[in-house]
Amino acid sequence: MIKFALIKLLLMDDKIFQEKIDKDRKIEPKDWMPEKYRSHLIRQISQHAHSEIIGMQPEGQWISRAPSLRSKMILLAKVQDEAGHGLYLYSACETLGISRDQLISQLHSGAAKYSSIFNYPTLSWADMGAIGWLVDGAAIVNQVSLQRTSYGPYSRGMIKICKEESFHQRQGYEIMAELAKGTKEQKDMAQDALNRFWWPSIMMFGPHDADSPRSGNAMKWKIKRQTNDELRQSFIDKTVGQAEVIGLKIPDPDLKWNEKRGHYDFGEIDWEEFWNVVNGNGPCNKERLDHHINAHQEGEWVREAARAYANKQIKN
Ligand code: FAQ
Repeated sequence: MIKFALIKLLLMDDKIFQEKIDKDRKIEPKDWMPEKYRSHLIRQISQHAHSEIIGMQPEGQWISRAPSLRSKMILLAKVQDEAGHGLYLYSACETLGISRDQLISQLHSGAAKYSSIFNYPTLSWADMGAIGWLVDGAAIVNQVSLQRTSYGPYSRGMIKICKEESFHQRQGYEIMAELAKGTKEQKDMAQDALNRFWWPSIMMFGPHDADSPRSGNAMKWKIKRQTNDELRQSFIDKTVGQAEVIGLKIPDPDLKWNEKRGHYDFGEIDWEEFWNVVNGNGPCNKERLDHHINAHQEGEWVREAARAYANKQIKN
């Protein structure tokens, strides 16, 4: 009897929750939410946070090799912004009842993922341009949509993050534009970076909708407001013209404007490469994770000192 009453109550809660979502009301940390909604958010937000933090590595490697003081300052500021984004996102995730330590240990054990794009190497200065232009460009398309996500703290975090990402996109495009109008070697370097980063950038949006197991619940609960394919298409439509303006060629022979659809058609993505990278076998997966694990271990004394200081403050 009690069991039935409890099930009935839970179903009622579920119904009220979905009605709230359907009315576009935000869900806040202390509101009732289904356990699956909570765990879905912890997975997505934590993976997003890990991406921001691991994403500092490919660009961080070029801070000491930037070609001018101006470009060094800008890159330094950008990488620092990504750290900030990671911190907002970890904080948003902690409001769902999981600790920072648990989140980091999920990253280190491989239980939590981070974006596939950060497992590719950065081989030249032009890669800083390609990352800002394409990777931040793709991230903005995804994150502008996430500003309207149903979970309040995630949505508010996205608003601040998007403001900074649009600056990042422009700094990357500026690097590419400068190289593209430079010497032949510089233009070739920019084209080579575009060739290497184009396909991994469009993979960032995840598998096609038909192969995306998480999309059903994500759309129902308005965690995602647009599907993987819709966002990928929007990114491609925006970016093709930008490449044309600076005289670079997108490395896709099947890329063609489709008058009827009002969108660009594009070639087939190499999903085998995508899943290989997602499953830990990309060119830099091991290097990225090892670097994070080492930095985390080396930072233990800082966390210990911060805890001791906080405890002392509480006692006083
Ligand atoms: N990489 O069913 P779906 C940035 C996984 S931020 C790795 O479609 P979902 C800023 C997915 O987790 C970039 N794994 O999943 C920056 C799932 O596995 P799971 C990060 C991927 O969640 C710039 C499985 O495949 N942005 O770049 C990827 O509905 C420069 C099935 O996929 C975000 O995280 C992938 N690309 O859709 C920083 C945005 N795609 O978890 C530094 C928030 C899919 O079940 C420098 N996240 N998977 O084991 C999202 O919008 C979504 O989570 C998607 C995936 C779209 C990434």
